[in-house]
Amino acid sequence: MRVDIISIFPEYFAPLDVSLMGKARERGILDIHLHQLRDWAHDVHKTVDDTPYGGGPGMVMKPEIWGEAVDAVIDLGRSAEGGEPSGSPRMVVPTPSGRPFTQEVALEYAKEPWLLFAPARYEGIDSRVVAEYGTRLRVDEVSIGDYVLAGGEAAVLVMVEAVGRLLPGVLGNVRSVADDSFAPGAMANLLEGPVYTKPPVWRGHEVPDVLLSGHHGKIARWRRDEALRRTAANRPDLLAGPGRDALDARDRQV
Ligand code: 6GU
Repeated sequence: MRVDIISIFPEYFAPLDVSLMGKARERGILDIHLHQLRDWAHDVHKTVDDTPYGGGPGMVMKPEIWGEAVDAVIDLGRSAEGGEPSGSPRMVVPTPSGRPFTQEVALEYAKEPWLLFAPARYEGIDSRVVAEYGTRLRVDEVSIGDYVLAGGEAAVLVMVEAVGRLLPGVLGNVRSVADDSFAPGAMANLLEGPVYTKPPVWRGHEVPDVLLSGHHGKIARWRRDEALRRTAANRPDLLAGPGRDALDARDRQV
């Protein structure tokens, strides 16, 4: 997958060199290209923002700079060595006003050959940029949660990691994706339960006996019950919605 990120803080993305994402990049599974938005600024001060029409606090990012940057980055991607990817990227604009970024969206993005992230600072990007590219590309405005960040960069880090770990060959154990909290399947809508490793007793706390029993059926049932309990305690909303249909007769007693 090719990922382009245009930002006034490309150095913000240094963590993508580390750990799982770093390995995925080394192996060529994730091909990340960072771009400094100010490279497309017009004046000596490299200005990228201006005051908002209609008044109000803060500054708005200028449409011309973003337009030239996005056009250039798309051209770069299309002429990249290997000819891949061809076509157009899926453009992702992080904003607290966007639709929620969920595991479902991460799975959707993981199927794309090319993503282009446009994180903003200040009060956001002039809205005509999304309008313009919406006529040429698939453009999503997405939010990673109900809180406000100082800029979209941290949201891009979150999304690249959520998508990157889903790419084939990135996780050693493919089953760990299937068992994720929020993954579709038998455990859909349930949070993952508690996990344990050696020693069997630590500071007086014992590992639950069932996990040492070797009885796979009982272990699976116990894990599901714990997942249900944790979901009821931490995210009752997940059990109230349509996901309730996925619960079996034993689940309803937990
Ligand atoms: Cl995507 N951007 C910003 N600036 N704040 C956010 C967000 C995104 N998602 C939640 N809060």
